[in-house]
Amino acid sequence: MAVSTARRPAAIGRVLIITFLTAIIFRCGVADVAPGASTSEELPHRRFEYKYSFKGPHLSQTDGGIPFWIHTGNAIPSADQVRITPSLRSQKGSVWTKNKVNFAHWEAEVTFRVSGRGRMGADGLAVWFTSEQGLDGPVYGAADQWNGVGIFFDSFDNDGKKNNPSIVVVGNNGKLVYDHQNDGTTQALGTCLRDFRNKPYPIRAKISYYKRTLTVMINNGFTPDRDDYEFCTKVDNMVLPGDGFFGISAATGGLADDHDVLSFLLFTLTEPGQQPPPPESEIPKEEKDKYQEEFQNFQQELDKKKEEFQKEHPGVQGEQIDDMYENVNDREIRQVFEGQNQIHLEIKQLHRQLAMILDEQRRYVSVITTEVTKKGPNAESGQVRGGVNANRYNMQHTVNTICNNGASGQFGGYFSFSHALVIFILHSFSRQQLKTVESILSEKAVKCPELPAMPTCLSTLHFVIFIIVQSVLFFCYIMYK
Ligand SMILES: [Ca+2]
Ligand SMILES: [Ca+2]
Repeated sequence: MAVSTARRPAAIGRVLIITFLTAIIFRCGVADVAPGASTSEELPHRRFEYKYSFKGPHLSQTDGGIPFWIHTGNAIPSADQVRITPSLRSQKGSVWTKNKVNFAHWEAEVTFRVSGRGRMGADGLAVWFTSEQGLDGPVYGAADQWNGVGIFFDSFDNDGKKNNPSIVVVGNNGKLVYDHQNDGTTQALGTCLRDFRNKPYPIRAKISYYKRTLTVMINNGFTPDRDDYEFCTKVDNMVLPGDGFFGISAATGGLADDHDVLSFLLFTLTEPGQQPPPPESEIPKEEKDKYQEEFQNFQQELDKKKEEFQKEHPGVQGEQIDDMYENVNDREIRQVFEGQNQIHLEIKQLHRQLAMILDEQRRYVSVITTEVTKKGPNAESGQVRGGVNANRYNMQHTVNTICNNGASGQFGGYFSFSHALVIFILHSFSRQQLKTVESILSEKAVKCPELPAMPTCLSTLHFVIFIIVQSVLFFCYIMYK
């Protein structure tokens, strides 16, 4: 009997681990599907538009400008980002595409950081598609009464409803004056609450306008995974101007954050089966010559620096210098391996804990069986019941502690998945153990009185949900570490 009792929890453990992994895989699978796109619906074709995009590592030119973009106010372009506003009081800045965009369907991916030392920041950052460039104004550093749409990342809670930082979509036909005092909530077409300030990784916003539906997806900056987007909001039947400018603006107030944009990538979307719009004609000769000259200057400077380095370090070969630096792919692979290693260690620890419990349980069942065989029905029922009740009391006490901590939100540091799993298995053991004892007692025609019911706060369904939530938190924790 001891062998069969030991096998069953091991099977439960295996099933739970498989469930846990399946839940994660399922979640990842769901996250990859775009909103509003059913699995049967074909995804639109995407084409990158370099003339309406910018990104590092050579984002700005030597004259301080951004190719194909203009910047105004306090915006400072540098090699790997554009600081739309520095964290100083009452700053305003913006960047806008030089030329109008006339794509029917598009998708913009904006990567940015909003960081400041205060618990609260201000004012926020806005991503625009408007018929005119809003070079200066009171709406996050851009012009009011715009014609188009603004997606606002509003840090400061002007209306005091404790619902900021939030993301708000406001459409305008050129007549509406932005309701700053109410954080635009009276005019919002869509909104979601997300804390985008001071995150370990950059925030990513994917804004798509496809078949008159504007969708905003957010990567919350907790993981380095670039594709880990979650749904924020969607606006159906949205009519935007046929052509317009893309822009990003930001402003600070009495409180101030750094608003840094790392990249803005624009893609045209084409419905499946339709021809994509023809690529735009070549850039003007004047601009082409300018970029060519820029490239040559950069190349000459690089060669000169290489030569200087060779003179200063004659023993070091050129190829070895490259090997000294970790490139982006190597870094990502290293991070993946480190993450896997951590998971492997956690699973090993879990395995060790399970083995210890199994061993203890085996001993316990064997002691009970021996005692029951030795003693008479009266003595055994009292003693065994006492032992089981004491054990059950301990289980209940542990489960109650967890329930109470969970209810009051006092898990303290990190309540690990392995602990939760161990408690669940203990719970199962308790039941199994009672059944074993009851069957022994019933053979000798002794009936135990009804035992107190287990706490109802931890049903199996709740616990499975709890495991999934814990696993996601655990992954976030590992990736963050
Ligand atoms: Ca606000
Ligand atoms: Ca508010």
